Amino acid sequence: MAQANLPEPEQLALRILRGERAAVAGGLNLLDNKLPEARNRSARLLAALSGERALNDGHLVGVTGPPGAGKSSLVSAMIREWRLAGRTVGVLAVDPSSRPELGGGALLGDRIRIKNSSHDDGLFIRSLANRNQLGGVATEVWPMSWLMLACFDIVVIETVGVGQTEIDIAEIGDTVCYVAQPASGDTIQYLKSGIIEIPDIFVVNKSDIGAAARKTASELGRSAPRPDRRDDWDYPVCLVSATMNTGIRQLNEHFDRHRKYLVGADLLGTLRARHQSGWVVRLLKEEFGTFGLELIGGCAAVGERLGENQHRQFEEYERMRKHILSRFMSASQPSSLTKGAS
Ligand SMILES: Nc1nc2c(ncn2[C@@H]2O[C@H](COP(=O)(O)OP(=O)(O)O)[C@@H](O)[C@H]2O)c(=O)[nH]1
Ligand SMILES: [Mg+2]
Repeated sequence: MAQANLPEPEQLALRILRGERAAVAGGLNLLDNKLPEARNRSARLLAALSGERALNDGHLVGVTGPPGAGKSSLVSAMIREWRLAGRTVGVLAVDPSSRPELGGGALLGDRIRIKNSSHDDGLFIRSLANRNQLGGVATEVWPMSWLMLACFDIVVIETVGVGQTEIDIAEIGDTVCYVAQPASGDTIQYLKSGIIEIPDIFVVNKSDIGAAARKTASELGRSAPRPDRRDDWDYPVCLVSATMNTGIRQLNEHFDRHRKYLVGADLLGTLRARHQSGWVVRLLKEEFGTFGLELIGGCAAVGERLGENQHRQFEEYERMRKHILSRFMSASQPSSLTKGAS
């Protein structure tokens, strides 16, 4: 893409905040563009979308689980309920198992019987098939979810969580939902051995198949550990059927309840700020490597700086990028990150 064609970030941010679809699509494309000037503008865009809102508004929901558990079908069913309730939804489908001929987004759109996403202004789906790095979520997914959070009530990220690999989704979502396959003992094994993070909500989909689904749900209910760190949350296990549309409204109520719980316990802002710091460090590492991070004092200094600027993490990100770049240019000695350095 020629530089002349790149959008002006501040203008684009205003249009994204108004929920203009074309602007959302343009913003996501910009974030996906790896050319230096595009990265520069991406940082400006994210800074313009940042602020208090970023720590308080919207609901970032992660849906994960093994391939074939019915995540896409479930997300479609959840969207149907949310849209009926008048809530706007953005989806990032990071699912390599989605049928390639349709693409994850198209597949989801296809399954939503109400309206095709391209004809519903309150629904935006972006497929990021194959962005699920082995055991992780590609770094661009996080800024993309951030962008969508600026203009949709609910942002869903669908990823494939494959047991033994780390589930990064827990480092993005306000609320993480794990969709288990009925009659598969894997989830319970992973849980017991601590391989998977404890999700906030468990779902056993395909309740229409009967006993096997009920058995898995009751086993999960018994084996889900209760960590101390959030002992006021009850870690519900939901038995639903995406295809029969049963239990979906109740599931969505659990999502709302979990968000209310986070707000009530004063955890939402803290959680988001922590997630953001983690991703800023990841983004800086991806672009400049550990050496680049060392140039501004290393991980700890970066984390501290971000912690002091929780409402302006992307401005800080941009400043740190520029700082590293200038240090690369001047090829001078490493120095520690000082306040106000840019
Ligand atoms: N019986 C039944 N099958 C389902 C249900 N939800 C999804 N499926 C089927 O499970 C398969 C995988 O669904 P999909 O949503 O693509 O799963 P994903 O890979 O986790 O996203 C498909 O064949 C779906 O039709 C359900 O509630 N009941
Ligand atoms: Mg899927």
